Amino acid sequence: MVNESLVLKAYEVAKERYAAYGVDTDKVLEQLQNFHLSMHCWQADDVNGFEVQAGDLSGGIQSTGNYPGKARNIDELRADILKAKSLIPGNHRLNLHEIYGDFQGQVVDRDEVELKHFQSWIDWAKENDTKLDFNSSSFAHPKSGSLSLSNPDKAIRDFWIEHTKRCRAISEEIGKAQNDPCIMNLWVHDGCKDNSVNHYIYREHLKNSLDEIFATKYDNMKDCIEGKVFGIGLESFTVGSHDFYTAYAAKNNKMLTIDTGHYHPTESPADKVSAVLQFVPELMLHVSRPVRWDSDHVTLMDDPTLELFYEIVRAGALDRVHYGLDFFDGAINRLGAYVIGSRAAQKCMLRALLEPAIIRQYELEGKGYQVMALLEECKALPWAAVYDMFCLKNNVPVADDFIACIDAYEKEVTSKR
Ligand code: RNT
Ligand code: ZN
Repeated sequence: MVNESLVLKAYEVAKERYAAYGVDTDKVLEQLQNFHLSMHCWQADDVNGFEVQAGDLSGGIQSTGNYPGKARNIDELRADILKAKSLIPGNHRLNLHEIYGDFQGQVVDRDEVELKHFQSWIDWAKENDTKLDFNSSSFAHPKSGSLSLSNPDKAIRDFWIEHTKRCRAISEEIGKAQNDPCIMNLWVHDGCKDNSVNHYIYREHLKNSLDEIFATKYDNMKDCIEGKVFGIGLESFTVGSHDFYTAYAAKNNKMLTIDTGHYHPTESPADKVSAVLQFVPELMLHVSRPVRWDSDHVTLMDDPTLELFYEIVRAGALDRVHYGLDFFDGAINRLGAYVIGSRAAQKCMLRALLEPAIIRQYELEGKGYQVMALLEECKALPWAAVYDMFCLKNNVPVADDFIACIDAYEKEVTSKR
């Protein structure tokens, strides 16, 4: 167990070190308290959901690994999420997919979903002081195929338009109930496995479907749209590419979702922040970790993720970004994955908040090597002492003390599933 007085002592030293650079760590701790992740419900069960008629995961995404103990029903999933939340400092939102409705053993097709299927989630969220976000679900369904909202077959298109409209209406009610906008993400897997020649037509369909879906204006939900470079089994062409959605979002004043796994391997998602925020109102993040492809590995405090959060803070865009997570690793203890990934995203944000403003000033003054020197120093300033203090203040295990809690939960709960 990490000794509490050691955490306090280290924090005092860190506070002084940062103060020398004009950074007020107490203020940063407050900022971090107001930083809310939107935890994705789908890490707990490998994107299965609770549809009675659920088939295998398809639609360009895949979860790998067979670690025992995944949540098999809504009660187990809720218990796992609450356990994860108890090990992550701060208060965080929960991001639901439509397939996680409380269907009560009934077959409810995607074009039949209603608010009542999410009422128990709304009640649960209220009881647990958690705000909800939402996602329409186009994947893993007999009508998914490789094209949904962009399908040339009008009947299929209409099916998914109806689904997505219903999801927006549900999001609106969630937003009303929680007195805070519910953010609904729209990602469809549409694409082609092999060389194809009707790209213009598919994209025209997608555009028209979106226009129809977004025709209803709501006050308590916000839409965000997520592009992608390719999906598994849909490697050759993606209808909803980054360009497509960036243009759509800019033209229609929609939020854009940046999923860190959805770009070419050497392309920087972080560099998009200051570019697209000139033209779109807000951003949603899907923080993930691509390893060679959009593999959705657990988020770590690695360079690309750090860079992403630095870019947000440097752009002064803290309140224009929403912080969703989107990894799903079934190869390790899923609770461990939640806790490590969430804490890693927080640490990235913390380090960005701790960056001395003087560096930006130096750059404007043309002080090149001084900028470089400070950026180097920042890497080793005692930010970890500030994070430990944050955990202590929030009454959650400091440092790797959470391992014992997860192991105990595994022994008592998940291993018995
Ligand atoms: C898929 C997208 C999408 C999904 C979730 C489950 O490539 O990233 O956001 O991961 O909606
Ligand atoms: Zn995503």
